[in-house]
Amino acid sequence: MRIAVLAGGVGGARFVQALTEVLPPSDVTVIANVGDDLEVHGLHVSPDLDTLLYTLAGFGDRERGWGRAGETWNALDTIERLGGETWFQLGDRDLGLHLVRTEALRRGEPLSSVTEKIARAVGLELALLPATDDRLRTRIRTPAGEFEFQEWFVARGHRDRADEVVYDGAGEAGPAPGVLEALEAAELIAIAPSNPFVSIGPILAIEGIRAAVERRRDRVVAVSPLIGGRAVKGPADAMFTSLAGGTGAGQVTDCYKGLIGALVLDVADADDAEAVSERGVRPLVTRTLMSEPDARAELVRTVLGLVPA
Ligand code: FO1
Repeated sequence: MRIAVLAGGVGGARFVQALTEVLPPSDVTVIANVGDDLEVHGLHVSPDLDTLLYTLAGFGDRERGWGRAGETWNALDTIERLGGETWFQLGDRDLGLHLVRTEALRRGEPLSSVTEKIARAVGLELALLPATDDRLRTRIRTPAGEFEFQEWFVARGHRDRADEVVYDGAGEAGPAPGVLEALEAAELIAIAPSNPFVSIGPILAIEGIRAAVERRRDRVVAVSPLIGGRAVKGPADAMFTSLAGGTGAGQVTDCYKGLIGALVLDVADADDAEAVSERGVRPLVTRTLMSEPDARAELVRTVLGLVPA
C-alpha cells in the first residue's frame, strides 16, 4: 500500500518507524518539515530531516530524540573555548552531515537532491523528501517579541507564550520534486503525531501541498499529538492552549479543517470523540504512545485500516 506521511521530527520519525515495521519501506514517502531549518556556524542544519534520517537509519539518540547516538562534543568544546556560540549543540558525528549538505547546497544542489543522496548513503529504502527546496522559516510571535523557531525553541526553551506562528517564505515556496506526485499516488496520506503548528503547519502552508491534501481528504488520516490533552514531549499542549483555545480533540480537528477524513485519538481522549465527529471527521480511538511496541502496532493497524482492502 502506497502511503505518504507528513512529518516533523521526533513524533514523525517514531511514527514512520512504526509504519515501516509493517509496510515495505519502498511503499512509504515521507514529506518532512523544513520550517525549523537554520544556519549554525555557516552550516545549513535541517533538524527534522536529520531526526528522520538518524532515527530511521537506526543511529539516532533515542533518549534525546535528536542527534546521533554515541555522540562526542569535541568541536563544540572548542567553539566554546574560542568564544563562539554554543546554544545550538552540534555533535562531532552530526557535524559531518551538515558539512556535506552545506557544501552541496553551496554548489547549487537542491535540498531534495542532497537529502536523497544522504538517505541512500545511510541505507534508507523509503523516500524522504523535504516539503520544499525553497526557503521557508517558522517564526514565533510572543509577548517578548518575534523569534526564529530555534531561537524560541532551544535558546529560550519555548518558555515564551506563542501568540502567532508565521511561516516566512511559504507564499513563494513550491513543493519539492516528488511531493505532489507522492500525494496523488498515495492510497493513504497520514499526518504524523507531530506538532500541528510548528511541524505540520509549515508543510501545509505551501499552497500546492495544502490543495493536494485537500483534494484527497477522504484518504487523509491525522494522528493527534496529544494524549489526555498533554503533549508527549515539547510545547504542543501549551501551543494548543494559546493558539487554539484548548487541548481537546475538537481543537486538534480544527487544526486540520477541510484536510482530513479521520483523526486517531488516544484511548485517554475517547470521551472527546464526539467533538471530532461533530466536525464531520471520523474519530478512531486506539493507543497512540509509540514507545510501547503493542500500542505502536495497534496504531499502525488503525491508520492502515482506513483504506478498504
Ligand atoms: N534541540 C535542543 O533542545 N537543543 C539543541 O542544542 C539541539 C541541537 C540540535 C542539533 C541538530 C539537530 O538535528 C537537532 C537539534 N535539536 C536540538 C533538536 C531540534 O531543535 C528540535 O527538536 C526540532 O527542531 C523540533 O522538531
